[in-house]
Amino acid sequence: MHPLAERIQKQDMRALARAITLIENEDDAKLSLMSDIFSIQKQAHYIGITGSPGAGKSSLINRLLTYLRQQDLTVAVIAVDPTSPFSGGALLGDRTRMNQHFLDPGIFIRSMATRGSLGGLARATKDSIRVCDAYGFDVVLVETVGVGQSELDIMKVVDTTGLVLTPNSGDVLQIFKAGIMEIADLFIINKADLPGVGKLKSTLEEFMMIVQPKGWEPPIVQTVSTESKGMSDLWAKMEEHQSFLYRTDQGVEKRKQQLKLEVYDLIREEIWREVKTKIEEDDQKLEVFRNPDADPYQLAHSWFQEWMRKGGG
Ligand SMILES: Nc1nc2c(ncn2[C@@H]2O[C@H](COP(=O)(O)OP(=O)(O)OP(=O)(O)O)[C@@H](O)[C@H]2O)c(=O)[nH]1
Ligand SMILES: [Mg+2]
Repeated sequence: MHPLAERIQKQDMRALARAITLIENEDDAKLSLMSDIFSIQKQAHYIGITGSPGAGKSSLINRLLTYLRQQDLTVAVIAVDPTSPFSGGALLGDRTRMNQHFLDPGIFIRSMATRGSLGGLARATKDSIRVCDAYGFDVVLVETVGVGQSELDIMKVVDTTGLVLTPNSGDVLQIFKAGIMEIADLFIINKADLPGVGKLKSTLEEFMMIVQPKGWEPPIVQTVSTESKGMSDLWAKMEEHQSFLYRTDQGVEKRKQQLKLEVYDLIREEIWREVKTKIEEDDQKLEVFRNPDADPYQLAHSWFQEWMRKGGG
């Protein structure tokens, strides 16, 4: 077994942090590590928290953390910052907000910021979730700002997705357009201390009348993160959703889908790595990039065909 995997299994937190760094750097050693990690995965509840910037995701996670620790549950938090290491702002905010938890051994907090190539950030986040699971956390919480494909990708591996909305912000329309409403297993109306809760609630109810979810109907939960209000209700609904998944075919179906997507993802990654290496080895071919009129479709197609003809090697 990979030495890091072995140490993670023994709940060595430094090994956990090292493993995630390895994953972020897309180190080649990652592949053997991840295979071992898969074999020691446990039964953590994977929860995604998504929503517009400033909706209160970090505040919510912070309060939920406190609540879960009171229930004697151990928790890993992965905060995804798609805006690269340069922004820093959100990250710093999260740090201070979550600071109080840093000394608790039942908690692990990590921000992901990957320069990443194809699907880099999503891949790294998904792998990190697995690593936290292998370590043995009861709950893995993932915070992402609900924009972009890579975040939708991340949400495909979690069991329960909570979508954080705020009254009077107009973010529902944005989120609806981005196709994010559909992935919510739970609507969380945060900042419920502000006016407009009733209106937002009826908008969500109208939405559900239109889409008519089968089996699981996403409940609407109200929270005030700044006052720790609504945490036990929120957790109850999250647990309810998890037991729904275990109880019904939908859970099995979801896991099958997740496995399939994961395999597709990895195939795509592997092919890309191979093709890219081949292209970059061939200086002559790269010359075509000097021609501003080159047809990218044609080039991509012919390079791929050639790679296939050579038996993919
Ligand atoms: N009134 C009110 N303000 C809140 C509540 N929850 C969070 N806030 C405030 O909203 C602001 C943004 O909170 P964050 O937790 O950083 O939001 P976020 O969604 O994590 O933001 P990003 O990570 O930047 O996308 C902060 O100033 C919080 O104090 C709430 O329930 N009520
Ligand atoms: Mg945040």
